[in-house]
Amino acid sequence: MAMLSFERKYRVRGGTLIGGDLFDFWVGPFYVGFFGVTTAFFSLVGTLLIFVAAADGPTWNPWQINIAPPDLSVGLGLAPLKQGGFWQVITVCAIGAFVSWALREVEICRKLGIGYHVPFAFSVAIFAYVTLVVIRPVLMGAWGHGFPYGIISHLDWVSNTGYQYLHFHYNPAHMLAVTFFFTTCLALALHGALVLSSTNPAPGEHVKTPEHEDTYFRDSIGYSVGTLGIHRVGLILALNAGFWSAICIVISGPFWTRGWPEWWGWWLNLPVWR
Ligand code: UQ2
Repeated sequence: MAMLSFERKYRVRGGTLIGGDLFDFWVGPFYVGFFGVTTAFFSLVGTLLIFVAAADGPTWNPWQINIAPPDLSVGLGLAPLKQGGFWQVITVCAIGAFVSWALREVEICRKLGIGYHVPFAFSVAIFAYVTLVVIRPVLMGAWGHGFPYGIISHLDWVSNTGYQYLHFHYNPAHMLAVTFFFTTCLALALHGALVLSSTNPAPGEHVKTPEHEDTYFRDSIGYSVGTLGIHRVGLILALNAGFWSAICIVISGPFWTRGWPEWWGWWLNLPVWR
């Protein structure tokens, strides 16, 4: 494949954040680096611990396996392995693996001389996860406020946590997050459809240019954001979706403990209505 000659040209030493030349090599197509080693370590240990913790549970049904955080009474202390300790160590491994992966992305960006947009974007996803399992539990004083690791059990947690605030759709940050998720879908649908419409023509027809893409949107809505612009819009929309998701859950509990519908009392109580 043509990319291979390009990759050989850019498979250069340097750009590492730590360890100098020590892990500055590739295994097959994969860049290793210090953070490749730590990613592998945390992923392997974390995944192994998920199996060990699951073996202690009542089921191997993948839907029903549940690895729960410690009881609320443990507070912010360390729990015995089988009473939430597995969840705690698995959480450390997960964060170790996610952050290692982000830093490995940074090293690859530095080698290539490209911007840090990808690791930055991934960091927002990490921030959302860390908000759920570290920041909010710490603010609320117990690891037991983290979500359980399990397919069904984490869905139950989301539902129960939502109903604890009566109606989560009245959470203003949740409204923003949902709106950003939907708008991200709209933007990607528009962009994906537009790119395919002009670059994947019927047999015998020519691939069209970006000018065709601009013209489609100028003709239909009077404005084209441009081929670079649509990717800026897409990135900002997607990052905001993850960011406001983190905000909407971190304010639930630490900032607002009643039902979210009640929060809108500030609007009903504006002196202007009196
Ligand atoms: C565009 C353009 C692209 C695109 C898209 C548009 C040629 C290939 C999708 C149109 C996008 C607009 C008008 C902005 C949409 C904004 C939101 C918030 C959904 O103009 O340039 O490049 O893919």
